[in-house]
Amino acid sequence: MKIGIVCYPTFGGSGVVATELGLELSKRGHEIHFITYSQPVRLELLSNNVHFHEVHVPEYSLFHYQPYELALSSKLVDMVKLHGIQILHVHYAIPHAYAAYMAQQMLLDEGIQVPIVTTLHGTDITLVGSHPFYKPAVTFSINKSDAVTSVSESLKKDTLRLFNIKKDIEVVPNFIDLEKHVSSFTDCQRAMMAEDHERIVTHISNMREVKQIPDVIKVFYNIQKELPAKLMMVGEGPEKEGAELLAEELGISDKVIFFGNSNEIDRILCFSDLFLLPSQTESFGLAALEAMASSVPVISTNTGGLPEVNIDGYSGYLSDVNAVADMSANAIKILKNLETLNTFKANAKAQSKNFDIHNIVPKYEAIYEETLDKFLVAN
Ligand code: GMT
Repeated sequence: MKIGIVCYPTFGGSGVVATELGLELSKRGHEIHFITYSQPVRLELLSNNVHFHEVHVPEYSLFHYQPYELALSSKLVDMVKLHGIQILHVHYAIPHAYAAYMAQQMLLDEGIQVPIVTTLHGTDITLVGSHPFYKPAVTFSINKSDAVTSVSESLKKDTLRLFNIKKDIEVVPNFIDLEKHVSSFTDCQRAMMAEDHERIVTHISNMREVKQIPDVIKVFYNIQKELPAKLMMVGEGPEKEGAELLAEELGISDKVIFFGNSNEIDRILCFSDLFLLPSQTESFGLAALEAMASSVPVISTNTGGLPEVNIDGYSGYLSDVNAVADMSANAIKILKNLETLNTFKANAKAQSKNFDIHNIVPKYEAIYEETLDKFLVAN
């Protein structure tokens, strides 16, 4: 199949999922065309069947806002015609589903039929999409998609609660390539980060408000009072500076390492003992799954799709949002005793296997085939 994938090319989970999906589909013989405004960060190698087409938005001083949707839909039209793309898979409804629908209509006008699969990722529904300023356009473009998927049961429920959706939503959970997360302790260079007797606690995110970054620092503050530990803070975002200041105020700056954005997530997770994800909401929590795949147990909140990923008392623990004392106690429970830590590490790995890329990607292939069949009959 020739598949066009539209996504955000940044470090956010939706872009990562879209990229990993495209790469796996290409290994399975499909021709993949990524169409976005810059090369996705996890897309390192282009090949015969992995292509990247950049969307340019020419600056024009009259425009207060440059019209990305317009440029994207025009690019989609051109790429579908040039490469014979058979199906468009758009990740994140805003504005991708909307732009894809426009492209579909322009193509239909020329007798070319291309169905659209829209995958909802979370904030396109829970935080941004349901805002009254966007809601009519988001509702319209979800309803006009030929197939709609969501990354968790929880996100499906939220979508049905917040929007008037007439389409079936199929849950296809996010996935992980377990082969990429085979931790080999000797490769990790753990010694560069901490002493042997110190536990390594890690947080990875784009450090926006929704991630509750101050809680990461506060939980770690409580951990390091009980046992020797270091905190690895990975990612960039508006809450990072506040976190640096809070660490300083609490007198733990020497124990907190800020990495910025990293393409070496596997290496960082390889030497981590515990992952903190105290988010206010999380449709799935791909970062938690990546941690678990590297045998790192997870202390998270119990909101959104997190309970579908992290199993309380098994792969880690779940707490209410902002329940810092509870999260700290759970973290210490896991970290204090090596035997307990090793049990949780093994459980985390075992739980991650439920999201094996080889079991999930065929679900998308089946959706493409079914959607193509239905769409071509209907048109
Ligand atoms: O969480 C973020 O800040 C990034 C965001 C995105 O849109 O890329 O992540 C969302 O999609 C991920 C992939 O499906 C999910 O794992 C995240 O849970 C979800 N984030 C939220 O719901 C806050």
